[in-house]
Amino acid sequence: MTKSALQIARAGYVPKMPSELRGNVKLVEGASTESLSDQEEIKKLFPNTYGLPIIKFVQDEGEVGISEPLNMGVILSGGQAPGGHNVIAGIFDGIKKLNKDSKLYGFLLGPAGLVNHNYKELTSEIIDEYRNTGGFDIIGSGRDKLETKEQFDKGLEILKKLDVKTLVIIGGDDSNTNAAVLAEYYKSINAGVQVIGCPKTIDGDLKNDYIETSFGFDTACKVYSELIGNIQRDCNSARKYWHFIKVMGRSASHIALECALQTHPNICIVSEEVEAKELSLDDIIEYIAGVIANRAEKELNFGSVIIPEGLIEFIPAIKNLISELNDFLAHNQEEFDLVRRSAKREYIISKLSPENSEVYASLPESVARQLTFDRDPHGNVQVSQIETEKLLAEMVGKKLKQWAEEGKYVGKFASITHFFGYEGRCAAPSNYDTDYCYTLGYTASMLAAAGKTGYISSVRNTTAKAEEWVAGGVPTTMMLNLERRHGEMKPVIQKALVELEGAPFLYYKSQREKWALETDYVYPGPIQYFGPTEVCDQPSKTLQLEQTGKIEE
Ligand code: FBP
Repeated sequence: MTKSALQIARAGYVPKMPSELRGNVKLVEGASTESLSDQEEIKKLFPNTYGLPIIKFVQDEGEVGISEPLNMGVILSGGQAPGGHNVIAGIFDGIKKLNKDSKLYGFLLGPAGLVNHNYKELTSEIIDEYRNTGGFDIIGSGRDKLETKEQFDKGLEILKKLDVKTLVIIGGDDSNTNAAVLAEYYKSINAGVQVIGCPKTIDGDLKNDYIETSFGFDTACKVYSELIGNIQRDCNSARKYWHFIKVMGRSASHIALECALQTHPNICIVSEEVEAKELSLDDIIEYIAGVIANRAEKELNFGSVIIPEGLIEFIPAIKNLISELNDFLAHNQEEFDLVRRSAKREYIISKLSPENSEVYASLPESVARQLTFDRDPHGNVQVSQIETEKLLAEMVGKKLKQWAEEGKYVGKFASITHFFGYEGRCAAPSNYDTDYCYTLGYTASMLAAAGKTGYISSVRNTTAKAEEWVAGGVPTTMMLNLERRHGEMKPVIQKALVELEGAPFLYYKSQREKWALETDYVYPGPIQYFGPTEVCDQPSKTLQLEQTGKIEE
């Protein structure tokens, strides 16, 4: 494999780690815990793993080591996120340090690898090839769900055959929920296999008081912010385009907000605010057009708009439409597939309730079509395929034209649209993600050695220097609540949306009028891997505001 100069130099990077993990460790257990809500029901569903204490590791005297080898298995689940390879490297180094004969097995292409017994042993040669690199290609990832008893039993067969004592599932909220169910099941049948989760997703929506951030968020946001900064510099130079930039984030707007904090765009839409204020699509169009008109008065006929990928599902009228469409297509997909392409729009209009039919008919042709595309395995619309950025640019253009005719707007409007998602998901991890992920993986191996199951590996205090980070485990049941899924109440990890009273949003809110009218763009530039710590090691602005209440400039 030909390697870039950066890859070669980066291979030698030694991740920074908490000093408490350097030598031998012992665990300190806190008090027993409760689930987020619905305690009685969740306790019944998880009789063996409910109420476990929060754990932290501290340094202990003596040599690191265990007498028996500790074999572990690992799965990468869901969308790629920078740093996954380092979680695996951390696990590998951890078990080898505990006993040099330990083995690590990677299940291929996501949870399906476990069920189909598709795996490979991750040797030191393989691990060394992937240290500090982006991507999930070491073993691949997949979106299959691990949720039935048959799958669990099938998985157990291979885990037993390989003498794997602990399985690590690296995933987002759904995958970690499934990991908790699997941990409970294996414990209930005394399978002798522990299950540990690791918080992954660029979306940043797997976090709470004990999980400061999901890995990958930091790097992905830095990559998108570099690109947004470059676009803003171009737009401030040419002074003739409005750029509508959609950024990934299936549901929550954390990525959009973080990119706004890093680049100071003229507009950033936050889906959670749209929902809370019950804004209609027209309200959003009017808001954007209003900012454009105000800037035009100052002859600033250019600007930037950041749009979160999930926006469409947070606009109440469209949310209702999608929900009826989901139901309708779930029952009538075959019939819908048979309708001629040119007649599909009219077919849907004729089948929906009058209210939703009207909303559907008002959407541009392309977006209406995208709303009927195949659902993901969870039955959701694949929002990354809906071109919200084009929808908004087109509708804002129409609104401005109307205002111009009414004499309310004088200016020039030309738009360019962008979508940033895949550009960042496999980027070379920032120092933050490189260190954070390695520590998460290493911690997972310590949890395994301590005989723990039903935990998510956690690393806290990460706005401080890595030496001061606190490593441990949080019982997954603690993060559960009951939510309606496919018509049934299910225990799930609550998705962390942008909090409108949280420090990151409040900071944005305090600045947005200024950023809208003035041209206060920030150009973050590319991620730096070598150089002064204030350039290379800064955590995301979101994390800084959440943890310390202020931003390091
Ligand atoms: P995860 O939650 O699985 O980490 O995935 C996040 C994400 O990158 C979203 O931002 C995006 O909507 C989605 O994956 C796209 O996934 P896919 O490429 O599988 O359609």
